[in-house]
Amino acid sequence: MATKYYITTPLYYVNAKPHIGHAYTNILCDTFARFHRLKDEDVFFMTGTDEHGTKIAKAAKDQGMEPKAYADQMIPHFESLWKLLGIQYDFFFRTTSQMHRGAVQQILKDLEAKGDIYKSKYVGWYSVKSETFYSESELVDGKCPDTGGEVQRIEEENYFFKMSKYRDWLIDYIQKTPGFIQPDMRRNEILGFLKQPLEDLCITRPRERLSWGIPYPGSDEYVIYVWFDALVNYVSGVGYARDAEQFKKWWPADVHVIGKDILRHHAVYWPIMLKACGIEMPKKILAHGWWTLSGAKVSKSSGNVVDPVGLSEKYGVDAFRYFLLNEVTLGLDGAYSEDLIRERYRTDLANDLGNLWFRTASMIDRYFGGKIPKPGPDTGSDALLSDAKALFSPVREAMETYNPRDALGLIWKVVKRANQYVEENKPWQLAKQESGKQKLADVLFVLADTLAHMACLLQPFLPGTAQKILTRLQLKSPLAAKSKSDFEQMFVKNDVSIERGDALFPKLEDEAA
Ligand code: ME8
Repeated sequence: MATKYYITTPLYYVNAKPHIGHAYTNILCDTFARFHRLKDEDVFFMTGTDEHGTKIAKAAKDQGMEPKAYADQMIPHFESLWKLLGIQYDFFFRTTSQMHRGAVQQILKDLEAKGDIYKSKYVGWYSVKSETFYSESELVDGKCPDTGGEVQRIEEENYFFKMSKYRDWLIDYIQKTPGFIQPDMRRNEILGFLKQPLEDLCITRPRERLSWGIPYPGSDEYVIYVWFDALVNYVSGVGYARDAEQFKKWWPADVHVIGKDILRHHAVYWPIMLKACGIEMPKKILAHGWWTLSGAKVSKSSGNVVDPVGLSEKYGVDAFRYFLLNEVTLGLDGAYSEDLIRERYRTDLANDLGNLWFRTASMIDRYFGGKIPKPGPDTGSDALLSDAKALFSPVREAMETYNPRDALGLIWKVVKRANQYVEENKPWQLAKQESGKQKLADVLFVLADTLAHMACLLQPFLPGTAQKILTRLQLKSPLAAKSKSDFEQMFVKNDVSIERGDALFPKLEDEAA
């Protein structure tokens, strides 16, 4: 039976259109999902939207709409962006779906039966921006510590979940499970947070103040707190309390990819909710950093959004994907600027990869009538091709440890090396001498096969470009190399006619002479 791989994104609030930050998370997940599909694993990739709570109720009200109707008309913005960016998800989850409501209510009933829920007065502060409760001591200058936004003082009867009871268990679990929270700095942040006493979680809102939520089971007076509802998606999306067989197949999730802004919800609330219900832990919580603009987090509520649609249309989806995946090490923040995208486009993409394709295909056209030449017996031990073939294990290792930037760095070393190889071997001079004919054939065969190997590795990152290279070389696409020895085979075949095609990364319109 094929190994399964279940990967999730956060569920995004529908109060505004998605921006570069949301695009980043989904591009990361899509890259990992594609990588695992190419390994022939059974992949389930889930993304979706978070549609309840004060923030959405308010956004709908501002538009003079009912919350559900408001959410419905926001969905196409997400779906169309994911389509544009080539995000191949398997399921789009909405927290307003009927199947989800059942799972959330079931979890609450289970917790009640376990004695982990009680009713009490809540006194504290609530931030609508982050939809999170804070104690007085957590506020920073009287504002929300996570978003800097306004907080409201709340004093009301509510239901509580006994999180405090599980604090010691969680500390122990995190300490004993390396890699549960990645990167380490985020793991340390959570362990630091858990040094303080852990407060119980207020999990309801009185209906008279907020009616837009999942009803609390057996009560007309309360709706469930939006985060408690939303986190449950990760199990309800794969059949919890609905389809035992599906749930058994996919759970535990292999990775929940999130931004560092929602680390506490995922690394404290969620594991404790699961533990209390007797459900297995997800294998990993992977928190990436923030894209910033002029030093501030790109955020819809700050209004400094960077539009992924415009950038993808201007530079191409693959260039946008490449920029996001390559610019920062996963986990760290990245300062966004369009100049940086342009720089990457001109150098890595157009000059290195695009040029390598163009010169190789042009020379095969010119010297061999567009057919891949027959290599001599020594081609198999060629140093460039050996470097290319040696990438299988390190690229795999980088991807399995969630370091897409390292994987791209390794691939680009060989792409650059291949361009040097052209300079060193000077095919144009070989073509002038009769004695250079075989060497010329060898060099062009090696370049074509190196490109095929690079395209094979690049499929998860730059799906469109990789597919172009593979189909132009008359190879099948997708091209899966399941093992090291598969990858060490020659991919291209001599005598096959290739198609040079247009430039992979054409000169930018505003730079064309
Ligand atoms: O928090 N840089 O939804 P949300 C990088 N509904 N990533 C960013 C980013 C930035 N500047 N801004 C946003 C919620 N993101 C909840 C989640 S999950 C059960 C519920 C990405 O719409 C990043 O993944 O505010 C971050 O965690 C997420 O969007 C927050 O999306």
